[in-house]
Amino acid sequence: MNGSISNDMLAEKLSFDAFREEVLKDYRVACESREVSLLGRKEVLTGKAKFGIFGDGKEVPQVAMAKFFRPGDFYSGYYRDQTFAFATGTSTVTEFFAQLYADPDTAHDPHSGGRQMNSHFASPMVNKQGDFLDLVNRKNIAAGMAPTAAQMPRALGLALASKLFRETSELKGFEDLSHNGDEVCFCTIGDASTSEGHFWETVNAAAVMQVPLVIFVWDDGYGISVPRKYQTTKGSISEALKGFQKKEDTNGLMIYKVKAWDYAGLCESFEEGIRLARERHIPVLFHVEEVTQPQGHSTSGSHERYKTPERLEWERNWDCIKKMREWIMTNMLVAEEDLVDIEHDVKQHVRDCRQLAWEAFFSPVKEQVNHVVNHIDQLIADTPDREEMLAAMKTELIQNREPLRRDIMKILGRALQVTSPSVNGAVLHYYEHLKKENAQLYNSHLFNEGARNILNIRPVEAEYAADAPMVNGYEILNRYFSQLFAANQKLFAFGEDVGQIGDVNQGFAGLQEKFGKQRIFDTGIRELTIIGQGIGMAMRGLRPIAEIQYLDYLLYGLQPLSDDVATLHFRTVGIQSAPIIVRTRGHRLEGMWHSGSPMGMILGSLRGIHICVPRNMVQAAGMYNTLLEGVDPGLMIESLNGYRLKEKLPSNLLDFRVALGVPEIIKEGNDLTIVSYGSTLRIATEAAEFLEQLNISCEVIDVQTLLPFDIHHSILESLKKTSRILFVDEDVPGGAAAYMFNKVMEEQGGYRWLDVSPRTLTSQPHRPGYGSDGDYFGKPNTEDVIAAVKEMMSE
Ligand SMILES: Cc1ncc(C[n+]2csc(CCOP(=O)(O)OP(=O)(O)O)c2C)c(N)n1
Ligand SMILES: [Mg+2]
Repeated sequence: MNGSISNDMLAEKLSFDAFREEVLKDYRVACESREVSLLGRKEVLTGKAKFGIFGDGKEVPQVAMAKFFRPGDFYSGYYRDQTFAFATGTSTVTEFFAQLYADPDTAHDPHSGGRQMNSHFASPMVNKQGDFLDLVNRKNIAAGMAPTAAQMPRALGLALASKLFRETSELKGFEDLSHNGDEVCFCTIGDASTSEGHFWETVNAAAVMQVPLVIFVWDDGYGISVPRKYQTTKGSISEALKGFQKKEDTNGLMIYKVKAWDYAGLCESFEEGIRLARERHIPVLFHVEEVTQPQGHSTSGSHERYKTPERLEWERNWDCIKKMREWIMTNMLVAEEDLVDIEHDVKQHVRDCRQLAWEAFFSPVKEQVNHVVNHIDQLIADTPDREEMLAAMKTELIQNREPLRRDIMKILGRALQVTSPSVNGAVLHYYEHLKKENAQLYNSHLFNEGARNILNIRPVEAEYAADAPMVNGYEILNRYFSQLFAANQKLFAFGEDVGQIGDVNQGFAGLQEKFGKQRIFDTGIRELTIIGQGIGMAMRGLRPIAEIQYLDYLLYGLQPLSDDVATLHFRTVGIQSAPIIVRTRGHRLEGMWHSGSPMGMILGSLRGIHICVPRNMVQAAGMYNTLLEGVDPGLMIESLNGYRLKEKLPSNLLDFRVALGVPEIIKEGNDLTIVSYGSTLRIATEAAEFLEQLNISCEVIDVQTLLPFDIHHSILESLKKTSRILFVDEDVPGGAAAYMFNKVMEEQGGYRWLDVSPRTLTSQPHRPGYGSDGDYFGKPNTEDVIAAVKEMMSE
């Protein structure tokens, strides 16, 4: 009896000790993070770093939330969350400073190799080959972004993936990617950024689909200087969201209000809400109120300009760390000296980390400076008449207390300009070496650089049986997708009208019945989060085909494609990738919003995504195969008016692959080269056939993909033969036709082979009007091509 009492007491004491240790650990991380903010700001103000944005005022809610972030979970947040990163061990303080200094060495800043501003964290998700790592046993941080609310759309997909892993029998075997869909996606956002459409679209979709998305709103009352009353209905995001509240028999969202300074209350609410998300896949929103911002928004300004003295005073009194300290004291968890010790320790620790990060960042640069100084001394000895200029350069470099790589290249480049090749060979050699090194540091990893880079994927010819049937274009795709989904269990397709009716052009007709509602499904009309959901799924190792119903509506989903997908591999130096395939259809059909060809917009905004513009559905299938063999994202623009054209059905639908970046000559000729793609090719071919009767022989080339573009310079070979070239497309003047023109003339040196001036033929600089005449007079037509060719022939 006695024994059991003392055992209980011991257990209680042990758990009290463990509890106290846990609280003190949290307090330490909070203090450490505050110190990072204070020192970080100084580093910017003294010029060692360019810009800083910090998480001061948000420390306590973040140490609390970190307790419930488990291996396998995902985080998609914004720039205020350094404390969360430290508390979860997903960033060290030294790494934080390395990123602040823009250290390009990934051993120092593993999150972004200096490519991102501070507090834009990322954890490794793929290896160099593009294969997914074991994501179940690590804490996963989706790479940060600066655009407000940009983290929302992909957070939806990160959460949705858990649901799919739990509910799709075909995914049961992928144990490295999910444990029965238990993974929660933590998503943070500032109060002001909830004004963005991204927030509302994501919340609605999460509440409709019931996915384990947990949103934390850090409500500090301001978006830079603009207060909450201009941002949010009723001045409160939880009030504004009341209609979304989940009830027992409805879908919806669980909404909690918590105070940023209430450590115990935060832990309690987070424990309950996150459990609901994890176990029952109910989305949750924590409205974290009374958050402060001790140093203001960022290093770009001071908050005294827009906060009243009363507000500033309130923020000082309700600082979350101050309040946590009071709570620890009130509950007599430790003596005050112990807290003072912690506060003292962390100051020294953070200073040490900063020093370490600075030395690591600076020492390779210093080494380069020494090399350059030696080189310049040698140049002065060899070129006495240039002594004055060279000495001035050397002085400039030596006097620069914090030189950067660009300062070194500037001096080296100029030293080369003022000396002759007879003496500067060694300098040139060093300069070229640094140029290569800097290109690797600053310009690499737009795409995967391993064996599965798209350019390394071998093409396989389509094969046809002797009695191969001619079928409609959409039937080619339908048969293709049917085989594809049987063969690849990680594939998912979704979008507006994709599920039940199998897309508006029947590419997926009947396939939901065959493969189930998990694999092929309808979504709401929400292009932004259709893309976001695809991004998140792709980041979790699935292969989503996200459909945008018409190319004209890609604009609604462009922001995450441009800011997130296209930059992800680059901005993480290859540790993350979202190999989403966006399927859409465009070019000629009817009216202003069903006939678009905004290719210039796409080319300008989507570098980092392969852009495929197949002329027919067989080519499309071959390109899908190539994209799926690779590990990078792709955009497939099928031709709207091609679904009902007959094509011969290949017998190796799943195996043949169209090489990206390799144009195809679809009609040979000797007099003039016409370069085009997609549905305009039919016009070009029709014109070429007509011109044949006038004894003008046109070579028609299908570029097939705009990114990559003609990697072997085969268009140049055609131009060498014909000496005349016309670029035709349906984009506005100065769009993709101008892009192709530039590629062939400048990059391929095509201008050397011209007999007459090269031309582009495009749509009018406005959208086409409705009806067949609107199309004819708005877009380039066959007669336009004939006339342009005849003019060029008579020049
Ligand atoms: C799309 C976009 N618009 C504007 C900005 C500039 N900007 C950066 S942070 C910010 C305010 C964000 O306020 P809030 O969401 O409340 O977050 P807080 O910084 O207060 O934590 C603004 C306007 C941006 N980064 N992205
Ligand atoms: Mg705010």
